[in-house]
Amino acid sequence: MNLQFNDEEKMILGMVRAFMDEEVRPIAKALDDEKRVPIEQIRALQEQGLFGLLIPEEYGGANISASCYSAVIEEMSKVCAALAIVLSVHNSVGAYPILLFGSEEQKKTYLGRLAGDWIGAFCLTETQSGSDAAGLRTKAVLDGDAYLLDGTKMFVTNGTIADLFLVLARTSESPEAPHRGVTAFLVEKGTPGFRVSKTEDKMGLRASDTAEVVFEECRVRVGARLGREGEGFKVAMSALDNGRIGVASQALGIAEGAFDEAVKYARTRKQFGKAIAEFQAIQFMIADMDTQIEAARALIRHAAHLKDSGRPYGKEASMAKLYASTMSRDVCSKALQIHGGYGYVKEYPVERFYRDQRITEIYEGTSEMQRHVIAKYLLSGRA
Ligand code: COS
Repeated sequence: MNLQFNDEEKMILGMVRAFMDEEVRPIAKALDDEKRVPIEQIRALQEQGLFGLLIPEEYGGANISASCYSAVIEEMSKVCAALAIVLSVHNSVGAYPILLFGSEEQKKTYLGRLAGDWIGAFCLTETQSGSDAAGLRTKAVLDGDAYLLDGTKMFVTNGTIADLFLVLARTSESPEAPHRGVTAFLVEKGTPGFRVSKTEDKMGLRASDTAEVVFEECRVRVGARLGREGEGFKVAMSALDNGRIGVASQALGIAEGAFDEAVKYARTRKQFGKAIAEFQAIQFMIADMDTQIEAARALIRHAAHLKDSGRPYGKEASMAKLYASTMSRDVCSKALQIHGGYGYVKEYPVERFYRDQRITEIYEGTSEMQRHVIAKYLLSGRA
């Protein structure tokens, strides 16, 4: 599977694999139990350049292919999906939109920092607007040389640890086409009027922070607007196209982590005088799981390949996310089933994989929204 990667990419993948094995695997359970963000490990990954994966070299990044990026998220998620999402959100919906829509000044100012020791976050969702992203109510009103932002964003991954927030806000009411009144802004941590108001207690990914953030007359200079006024929805949608490759890769990695545990368990667990791996009931489950994993990987690599070739990939990213996240639920469930009662207790990692997988069907667009996107491409003749 490594064949399509160049030497530098192979080196990055090898480094990620070793890091996850040596530095994260031994503490993954404790991080989850204690709901602890692995900040030391995040800093170590930053030092190794992992936070600049999609950033061009001229801004200090590694500029690896989307295929290799996907493989990095996959490798990380096999061990700790919570740490993987910190990196995925930072790279794909934090930094990447600046590359697509940023002015030269914004790129120079922020991409170098994001490839260094800054962490990025993405603020789209609000209490009343999730799937209906264009329904957001956070306001940005022009006031001299700045915009005043007012509103609350929720479910912000990296909310408590991020240095830079990509924020979508409404600059004009346009009842006919609400998405045309949305504008994107870059807000630095510490800007007066910006604060984190709470963090969520989640079912899974407990070692990644998910926060609610509030903007109260938060003054953001005009130069911190990302793209043109009214272009924010496009910024968000193209960020999510990219993000969906990341989430699909995360779902894939979680499934592989659960699968590896299931195979290991099936080989050693004895019932009726022999290893349960010798029973056809278990063998069929294992065969199905591996087939599903390979199918998901092919869809993800296809979407990534399109992106690497500079071709449209939104539909394929949605397909990859839809299939990989659904597949991951099924594979994690079978892995738990193979473990029997031991799968239901926290002693074995499969219980964590099962919980962590669930959000991949929800965030960065629910499975229902992925189907909507896929159908829209097909029916509009754009496919
Ligand atoms: N890239 C760039 N622009 C895009 C785009 C994409 N992938 N998808 C849509 N757009 C643009 C369209 O070109 C259109 O712009 P114009 O009116 O200027 O032509 C605009 O966005 C609206 O597009 P469309 O009519 O296709 O949007 P819909 O309202 O039918 O669908 C969905 C919007 C549902 C797809 C969108 O709201 C969505 O993805 N929702 C899920 C949001 C989400 O993932 N939430 C989780 C938050 S992150 S944890």
